[in-house]
Amino acid sequence: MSETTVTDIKRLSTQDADFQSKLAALLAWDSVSDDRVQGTVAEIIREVRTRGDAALLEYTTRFDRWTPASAADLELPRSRLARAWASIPAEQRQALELAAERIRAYAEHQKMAGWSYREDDGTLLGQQITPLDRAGLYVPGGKAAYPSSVLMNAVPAKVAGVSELIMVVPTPDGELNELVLAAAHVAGVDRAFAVGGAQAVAALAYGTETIPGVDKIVGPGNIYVATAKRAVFGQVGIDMVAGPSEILVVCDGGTDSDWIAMDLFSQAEHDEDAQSILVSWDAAFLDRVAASIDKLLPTMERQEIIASALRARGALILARDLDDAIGVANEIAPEHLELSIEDPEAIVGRIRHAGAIFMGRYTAEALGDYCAGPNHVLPTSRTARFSSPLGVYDFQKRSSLIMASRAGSATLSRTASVLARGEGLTAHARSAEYRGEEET
Ligand code: HSO
Ligand code: ZN
Repeated sequence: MSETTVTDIKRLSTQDADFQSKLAALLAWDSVSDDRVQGTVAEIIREVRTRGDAALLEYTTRFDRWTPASAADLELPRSRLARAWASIPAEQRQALELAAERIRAYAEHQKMAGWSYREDDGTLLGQQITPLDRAGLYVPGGKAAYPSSVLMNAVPAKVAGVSELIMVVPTPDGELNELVLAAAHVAGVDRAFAVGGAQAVAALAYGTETIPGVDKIVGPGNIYVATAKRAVFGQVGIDMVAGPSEILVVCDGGTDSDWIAMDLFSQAEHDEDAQSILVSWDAAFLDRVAASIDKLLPTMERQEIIASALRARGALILARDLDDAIGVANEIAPEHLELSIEDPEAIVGRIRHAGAIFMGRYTAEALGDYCAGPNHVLPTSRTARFSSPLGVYDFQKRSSLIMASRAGSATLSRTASVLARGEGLTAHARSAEYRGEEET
């Protein structure tokens, strides 16, 4: 077993004179893709948009190294998803089913409902909610092909009432991931296609002869996929452009240091750019966690990835006290925040920015990643300051409702007319006034 030690994980203290700049350097993450990637992606989009299936087939040959006999062969029929479902071990089927059920139950609570109210003069105002007609779900291939992410993206879409949910998944060397297809089956994906990369995003955005265009594209992907999503935004909606995964653990020192070390590992093992940070006001506890890290790391299957992530972007931060730690948490605005403390309920209200908050010593982030119920698609790279977890509301939209009564129209037309004339828009003014005059 190779001896990788991470004793050199950064140690910071909020009392350091240069703490703010050290923290800023630790959090810095540049998600902007370079000109070369942008150029390549722009060309792929142009080709798929103008040449449709023909371009899609060429790119599949070039990037995924297999050649479908025809574009129709790109589709993975429902029977293929059902076959994948039947082929996996019963234990995995049960786990996927239970996870899907729990994600669905949670999502049901999120469903936005319409509302309306009537004013005294009879005018009705309200909001009507409708689901998107079609959504596209991008599922990455390779090392980030997570069946759990299929559930997390697909289930809220179906709960929202999206009529057609279309999944695309790259198929490197023609190889399919049975667990991903099984998850698609249990989550209720309507159609699936074996295409990936920027070409799949372009196909979903503009439609080809074979792949239907959608209204919104969700799901994670590599830099080409992320750049393509950014590029087609406007033509279609997108969920977010996710950065590397992060965890911030706030611990009072009363949790087993092995548990906390493993929680830090659980994000670090996602990739070398992942970020794992621990904040505590118990200096001896930080030392114990550092020792646990060194003890446990050699036992980890992904120890190289974990070690790289912890070295590059990990940190153990000494705070003054709980208040100070809360301040750090709000500043970091982490994707995942574990409050591994005695009474999390007493202070959770003071957390203002976090994608998901895991409360108490028994709530490992991993539970939320798979099956607790809340979504694991969360705002990364400090975007929890202004955005929220993926949910049913990402697949619903709102229409405003206005129904003026005859009397209400007369009243409103006076205000509208004054403002319209102030803006020099006479047609607006007169259009409102016509109705108002009818009343008199
Ligand atoms: N922690 C990841 C989600 C995930 N974990 C998938 C395991 N599989 C981002 O929230
Ligand atoms: Zn995870």
